[in-house]
Amino acid sequence: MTNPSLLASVTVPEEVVAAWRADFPILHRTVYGKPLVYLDNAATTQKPRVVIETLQHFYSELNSNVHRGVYYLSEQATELYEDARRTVQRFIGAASPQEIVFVRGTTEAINLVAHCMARTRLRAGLEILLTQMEHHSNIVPWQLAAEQTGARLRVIPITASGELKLDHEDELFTERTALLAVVHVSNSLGTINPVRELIGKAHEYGIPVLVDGAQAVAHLPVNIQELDCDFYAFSGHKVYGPTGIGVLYAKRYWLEEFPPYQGGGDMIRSVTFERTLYNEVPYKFEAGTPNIAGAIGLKAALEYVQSLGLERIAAHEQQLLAYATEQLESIPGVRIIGTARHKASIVSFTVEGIHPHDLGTIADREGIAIRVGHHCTQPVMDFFGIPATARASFALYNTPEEIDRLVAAVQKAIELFRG
Ligand code: 7TS
Repeated sequence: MTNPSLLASVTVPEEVVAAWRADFPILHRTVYGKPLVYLDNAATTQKPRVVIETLQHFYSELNSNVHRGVYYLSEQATELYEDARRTVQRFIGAASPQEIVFVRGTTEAINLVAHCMARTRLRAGLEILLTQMEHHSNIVPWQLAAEQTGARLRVIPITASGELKLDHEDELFTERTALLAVVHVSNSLGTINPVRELIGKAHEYGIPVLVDGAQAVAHLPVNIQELDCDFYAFSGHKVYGPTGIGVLYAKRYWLEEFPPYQGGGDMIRSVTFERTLYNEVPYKFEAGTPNIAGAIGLKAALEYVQSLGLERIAAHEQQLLAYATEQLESIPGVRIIGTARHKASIVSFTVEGIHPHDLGTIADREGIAIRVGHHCTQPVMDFFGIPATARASFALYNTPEEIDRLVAAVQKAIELFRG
């Protein structure tokens, strides 16, 4: 977990960040004649050269299907694909590679769990406990599961600073609670939730916990065995890897209990029209040809992050967060949405009298990419009584100079709109 006192003691020198930046080809391009300032890392991160080259190498030299061929290329591809699974296992500190299921991304990982929970555990009279700061992809799959089974959703509220309101914790967990599904780091508020404590508490009541780690794994060290969660979901593309590949971690126990999510090739041991025997875990959950290149690209991305060191990345991003917060807050009319004590490098804000979309467009013309909208967290927007925010989210390659350019763009927007 992020330890603020530890982070404060680490400073990443400018030249180190400059070397990190040099690993990302896209950062050298211009937009509207201005150097690109990419501050939409919560949506997706840019890719280091090593990931791009890994994909190119796979398709140029090794392309073939996995788990099927007896020939050289297929054996190589299978070895790399399974090696990627072991890399993921080590990266998140899982007990076994069999607990790592490759999926399309966080969204598919959560849908898989919701679907299987609906088939095995959920029923009328039971509750699925969520929080008000969930991404839509950790809400809608549970609504679908609830519709199907008669279970109900229950929501942990948030406070004005964007933290979970846990003062009536004992009322939250009851014998009716079938599962807690909680976001590790909020994508619209930046809040780092106390997931370890929540998991401990839920487990006291025998309640399984799913953690949506989409915004966590690139920004803080995550250790699954320390957390002891039942499920953990994340997307490769938010941790410098390719799109279309993601991870569902699940305790082996659950993968054994759950029925398959999809049927098809690779997930079976034998098929007759009368009866199909399923493959062992995790293959039972990987029907059809997987995203082989994606998994191998993800392995390259995770190794890249590890080579830089997540502690150093986190320390650098915390400094960017502090600087951006201070600079933006000092502009009259700017309101930061999400002021939790523990935050990852995400700053959501509004500017009085300017719609976030106009702000986004003005920033864009300056070559600055920020996200504007509800960020797929409409319940968060409803809580704050706003339709949208502008959001800057930082990654390992961002710099204080880029924050200065964002601040200048916000000031320019204010001048334009207020005359
Ligand atoms: N959960 C959280 C917390 C997220 O931030 C996102 C994507 C998802 C789940 C879904 O991930 P996917 O890879 O399956 O799409 N968040 C964002 C965002 O903040 N802006 O664009 C996508």
